[in-house]
Amino acid sequence: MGASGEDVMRRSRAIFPGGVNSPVRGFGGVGGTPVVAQSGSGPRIRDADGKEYIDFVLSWGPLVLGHAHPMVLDAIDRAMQRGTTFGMPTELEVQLGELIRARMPHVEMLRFVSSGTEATMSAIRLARAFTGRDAVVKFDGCYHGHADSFLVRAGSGVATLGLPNSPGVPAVLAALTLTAPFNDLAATRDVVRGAARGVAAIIVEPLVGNAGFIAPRAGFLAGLRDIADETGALLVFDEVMTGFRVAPGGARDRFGVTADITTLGKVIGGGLPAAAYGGRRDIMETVAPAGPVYQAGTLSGNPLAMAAGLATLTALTSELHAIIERRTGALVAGLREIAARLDVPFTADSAGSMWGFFFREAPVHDFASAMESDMGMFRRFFHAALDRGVYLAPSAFEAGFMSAAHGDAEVAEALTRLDGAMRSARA
Ligand code: KE4
Repeated sequence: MGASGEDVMRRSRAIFPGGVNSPVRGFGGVGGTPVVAQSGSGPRIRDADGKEYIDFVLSWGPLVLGHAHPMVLDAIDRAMQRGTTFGMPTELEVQLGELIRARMPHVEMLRFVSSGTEATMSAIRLARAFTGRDAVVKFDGCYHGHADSFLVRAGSGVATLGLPNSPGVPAVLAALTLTAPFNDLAATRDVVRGAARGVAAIIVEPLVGNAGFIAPRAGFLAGLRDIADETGALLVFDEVMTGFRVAPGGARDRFGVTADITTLGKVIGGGLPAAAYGGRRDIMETVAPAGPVYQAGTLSGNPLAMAAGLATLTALTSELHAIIERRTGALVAGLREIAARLDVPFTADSAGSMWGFFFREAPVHDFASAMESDMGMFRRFFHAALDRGVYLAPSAFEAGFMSAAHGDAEVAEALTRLDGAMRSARA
């Protein structure tokens, strides 16, 4: 057994800002001390003090097969024996690219990068170059990584910590990021049409996972497609989180709307650093060295990450996706039943292997309504769940995830534990 969680966090606070390497891990939204991970296996994690949890965060989405899946570990090991990185073309990156395109045919051409932030940052640069316009439109509460242009009314950690759109972003740049409420087509149309020199891109999480879980209303995404077509803006679906989770082929598969550029991450790296941006060939062919839009990366297409992503997506067949989706629906239905029985104001929803909830009577359709949910109840519920061995996202402005490793037994066990947690938190 290594150092205790308390000892690790004491040392972490001395060397990392806030004791963490990413703000959402810091429990800022729920209080208390972060759980220090020691190991993970299937649906469970074990902390530095030996306590086990059923894990519904799964590293914020990548682990759709669960922790340490044998097929993924084996693929990484086989790739590792041949070397860890080359900075050269490899067949592995081609195989993963071809598999992504087979599942998402609208991604006609793509570029691998190493993080979701790199993918979305590059997508916006590409849209600005392709359209010759500077303004971009994003939605309140959506989070697209930490590139300057996105830290405007953003979700995830920015919302969790109530940061004022992050200092350090030049006002002249922030002014080029326009925002509208998610699910509000009229407001979006006004913002896009009102942009003096036109909008380069409308970027959206087609299903929001960074303001809590917020599904698009019927017609919203199709409406964004129409607005983009009417105004010459490009439509960018940020599928870093929803890709291969809300449906086997992502948002287009689930909602039938095609973006011009799609960004991916998390699942496609199978737990290792990999992300991508891609879409229409005429747009992607303007990316260097084919075209003038520059973007580069030392470890882009890293063979270990490619191997892990390839093993993950290969295992994630439509049949397996349907099984995970069914169990995710059972978890959410069980939570609704518990809340109703305990007379707790509660709304929950799921899509594929993503899910989420708010302590609020009425459904949540945008960031403003998400902000109206009972944060005190969320905090009490989070800690009561943690005490009972269930690891939920330590923020009301995040989504939950499921994996192939979460069987019916884990769902039933989690619901038993969460029943007690909600009873305790209600009091
Ligand atoms: P990364 O740079 O963290 O790989 O991806 C940024 C990103 C882009 N787009 C969407 C829709 C995302 O959800 C993310 C990252 N998600 C957060 C969780 N909400 C990652 C966790 C973290 O920030 O530590």
